Amino acid sequence: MDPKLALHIHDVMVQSRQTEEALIRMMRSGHGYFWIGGPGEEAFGVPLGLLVDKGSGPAHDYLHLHYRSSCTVMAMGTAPIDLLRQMRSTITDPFSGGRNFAGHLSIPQWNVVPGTSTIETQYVTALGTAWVQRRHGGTGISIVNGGDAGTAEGDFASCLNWSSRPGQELPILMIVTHNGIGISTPAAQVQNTPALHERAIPFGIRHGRVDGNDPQASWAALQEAMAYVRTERRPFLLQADVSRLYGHSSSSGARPEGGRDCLSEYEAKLADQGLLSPQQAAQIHERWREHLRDAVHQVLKEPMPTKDDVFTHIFYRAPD
Ligand SMILES: Cc1ncc(C[n+]2csc(CCOP(=O)(O)OP(=O)(O)O)c2C)c(N)n1
Repeated sequence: MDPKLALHIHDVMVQSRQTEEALIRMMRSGHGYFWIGGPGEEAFGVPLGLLVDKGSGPAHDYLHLHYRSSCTVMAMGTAPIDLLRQMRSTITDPFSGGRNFAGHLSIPQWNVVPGTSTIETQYVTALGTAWVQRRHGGTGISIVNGGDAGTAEGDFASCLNWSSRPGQELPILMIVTHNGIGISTPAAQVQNTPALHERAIPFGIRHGRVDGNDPQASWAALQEAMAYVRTERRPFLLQADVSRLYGHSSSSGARPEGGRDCLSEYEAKLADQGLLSPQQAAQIHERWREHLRDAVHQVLKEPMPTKDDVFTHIFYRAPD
C-alpha cells in the first residue's frame, strides 16, 4: 500500500477512536442520553468510507449503515463534531436535528440512508436502492452493513434471496461485521458457524471473509468485492471479523471489553515498517484529543430543539 494512504488511514482511525472516546466521556458526564458506536471497527470501516463512490443519486453508491459506522462517515468527510451534536441532541445535529439516537446516520447529499434502530431492516431498504441502480446502470452500488447477530433476522435472508434472483441480480455489497456477540449473546450460542459469509453459498452469491482488524487486508478485500459488484452488477457478501472494544452501548456501561485492538496493532505494524514512530503516533492522538476537547466545548453551547420544532420534518400532518 502507498505509504501516504497507509498513514491517512491511520489518521482517520485515530480521529474515529478519539471521537468515540469523547462521546463516551460526554455521556458519562451527563451530556448525552445514550451512546452506541464503533470503537474496534475502524480498521474495516475507514477503508470502506474511503473507497465509497460518494455522491447523490443512483450513479453513486448508497450506504445503508448501522450504528457502529461513525468511522465510515468520518472517512467520507463527516466532521467529528457532528457525531457529538447527534448524541447531545442539539438542533445543529445534521443527521436528525436532535431527534434520533447517537450513531443513527443520515446524509442525503452522500446517499447515506437514515439508520434505523431495528436491526437488519437496512438489508431490505438496500434492496430498493440496488433495484433502482440495476435499472439506472452505471457503476453505482448499494452497500449494506450489519452485525453478526442480526443475520438471524429474516431481513438478511430476504436480501440474499432478492439480490440473487436469476436474471434480476442486484448490484449490492452485503457486509457482516462480525464481533462475535449480539448485546450479551455469544454468536456460538445462536449461529451454527462463525463463517456467516458462507450463507451466500446456497444462493450462488460470491462471498469472502477478511480480518477486519487489519486495514490493509480490509482495503484489498473491499476493493476486490466492490470492483466485482460495480462491473458485474451482481451481489457479494463480505464478512469482516472485528472487535467491540467498549461493549454494546451505554446501556451496558460502555466499559472496555477487551479483544484485539486494531489501532494499536496497526501502529505496531507502521512502526515496524518504519512509517510511523510511537512518538509520532502519540502526537496524532493528542492532536485529535485536543480537537475533540474544543468540539465538546462548542457543542455544549449549541441550542436544543424547542417545542415549536416538534412538527417540522414529519411526513404527514392532518389539515387543521
Ligand atoms: C428487530 C430488532 N430486534 C432486536 C433488537 C434489539 N437489539 C439491538 S442491538 C442487538 C444486537 C445486534 O447484534 P449484532 O447484529 O451482532 O450487531 P452488534 O451490535 O454486535 O454490532 C439487538 C438484538 C432490535 N434493535 N431490533
